[in-house]
Amino acid sequence: MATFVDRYPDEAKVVQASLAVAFIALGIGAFFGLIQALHRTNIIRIISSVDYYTVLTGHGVLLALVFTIFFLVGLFTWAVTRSLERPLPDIRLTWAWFGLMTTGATITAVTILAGLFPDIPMSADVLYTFYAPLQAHPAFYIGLAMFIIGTWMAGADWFLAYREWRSENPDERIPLQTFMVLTTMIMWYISTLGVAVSVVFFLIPWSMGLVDSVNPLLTRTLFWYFGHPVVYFWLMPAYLMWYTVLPKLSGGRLFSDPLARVVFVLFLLLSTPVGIHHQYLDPGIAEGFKFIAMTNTMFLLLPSLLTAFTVVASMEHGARQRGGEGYLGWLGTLPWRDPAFTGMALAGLMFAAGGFSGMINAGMNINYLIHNTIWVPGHFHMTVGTAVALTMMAGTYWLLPQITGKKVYSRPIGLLQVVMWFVGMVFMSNAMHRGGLLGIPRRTAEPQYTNFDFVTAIGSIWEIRVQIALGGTLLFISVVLFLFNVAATWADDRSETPVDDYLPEPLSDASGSPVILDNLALWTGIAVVLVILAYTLPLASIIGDAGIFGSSPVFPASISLDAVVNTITGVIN
Ligand code: HAS
Ligand code: CU1
Repeated sequence: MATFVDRYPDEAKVVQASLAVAFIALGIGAFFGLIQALHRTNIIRIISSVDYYTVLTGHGVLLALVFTIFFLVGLFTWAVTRSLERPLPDIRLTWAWFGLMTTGATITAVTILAGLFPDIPMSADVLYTFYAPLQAHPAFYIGLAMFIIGTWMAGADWFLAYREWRSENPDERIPLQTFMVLTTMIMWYISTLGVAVSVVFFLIPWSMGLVDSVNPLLTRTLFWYFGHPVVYFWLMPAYLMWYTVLPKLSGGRLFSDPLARVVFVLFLLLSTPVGIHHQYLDPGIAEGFKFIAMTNTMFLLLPSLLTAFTVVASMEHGARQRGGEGYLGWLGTLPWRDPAFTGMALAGLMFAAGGFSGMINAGMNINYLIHNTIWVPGHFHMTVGTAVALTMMAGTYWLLPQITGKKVYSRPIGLLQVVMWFVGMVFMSNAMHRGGLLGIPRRTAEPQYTNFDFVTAIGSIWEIRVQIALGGTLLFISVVLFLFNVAATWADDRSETPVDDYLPEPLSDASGSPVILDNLALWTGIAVVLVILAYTLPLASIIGDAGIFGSSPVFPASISLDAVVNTITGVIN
């Protein structure tokens, strides 16, 4: 069978372009990460602490939004085309969404970077969570809106391809990779509505001076309505590779196609009605709504626990095909010299730890201990920063040959690079989690308070800082090696031998799974109902308390000293 690039040359170009933008963002974002890690730990300071927030915003937006999502659209374009075995309906539409996303991302990036140049009257140091009361230049939000509309068009492109395929194959099961793409996109449509409303109706008019004020709690809640599902939008491309590529790399087959479908349906249903778990500490949202979000979050652990089971079972099956034996002895027969395999396996391993720190975040009472501390960046560098980013880098060693017809320039550099990422992240995220338990705050250039020392039970603050700086440096070197390897592969000539792109059928295939799993309309309907149940009352009460534009007389709150004194004396007497 011919290589992907020969069968679908037009689609291969779009995938290549998407990955190229993703990797440019990765390079700049990683450099900002290095500056921050060294600055925060007070080891090397090359920027002022005021500029730290611009650099932090650039780091978050370029890595968590631009790198991940451009990689996603490239991967999904590849997955839909190859699994439906047909080109996309109209390549002009495909280039149109790519163009819109790239223009939007560029405008947003320029607005952020302008903050480093005092002569340019533009800035956007609002962090990647961009809710009020922090305010950015309107161009920041406009770029983001264009970027998101671009992703909607990409989804439409894949749905149109599916519709064409369906009209010719009325009775067939949706191919697994396309099923994963479509369920992920429905989840994305539902959840991006929140951020679209926030950006279009509140943040853009407010930043342009068309309205005087906004209700910060409302923009926060709309942000987190989108802000939790977005983490699964990052994760699903990694899962797509763990389910469909990793078993093959291990030498075996996916354990169960039906279980994989159940997992993606569960993510569609449960990803959105949980966003309030980022707001346990927000006054203004009643405890009961927080409790509902917590319960839903605990149910949402299920699809990832099922994934751990299915993916590890597939790896074990592969290892046993290669002659592996014993309870754990089979681990040794896995292809550890293959950077694509090792990167994904290490990413999965770290996700097991990141998932546990997520469970701790999700508990309402324990969250009070870690919220707004550096524990949270520890958590998300294991999840998006490793489960997702490392899988994407490792996946590139598999994907790039498919879309270019070229061999990876150096597998040893690839292997070194993925292992270095894992080791760097062990240092950094472990130290961040420990620092968070001591109360070291996140999102600040100056975590050390004057005349106050954090007390450690084991180790020291100095040692925690050195681990963070060392980890951050290893991560940066790993990205440099990755980008070098990718650029060298791209620049190489095509190899004579065709690229192996065969993905084997699962052990238990789609014929064994209930047909209802493919009923996308049903799952969309239930997902919408769950969102309505989880969000109508909290939103109504937030708007009731402070108005749509935050014009309630209750804010800003002021406390009279007399009232406090009277209350205290009342209690004492
Ligand atoms: Fe989270 C905060 C709860 C998953 C990302 N999370 C964040 C933030 C980010 C983020 C970016 O409830 C910070 C936002 C900000 O800036 O304020 N998170 C969870 C829970 C999960 C979870 C319950 N998070 C993720 C994923 C992310 C991500 C995935 C990105 C991709 N998170 C929270 C909460 C907060 C939060 C609170 C708010 C904290 C606060 O107070 O601010 C769960 O989905 C996790 C489930 C995962 C598992 C692990 C399963 C293990 C698997 C590995 C299999 C192994 C393999 C390899 C394949 C149960 C699947 C085997 C290898 C061999 C060698 C055998
Ligand atoms: Cu979340």
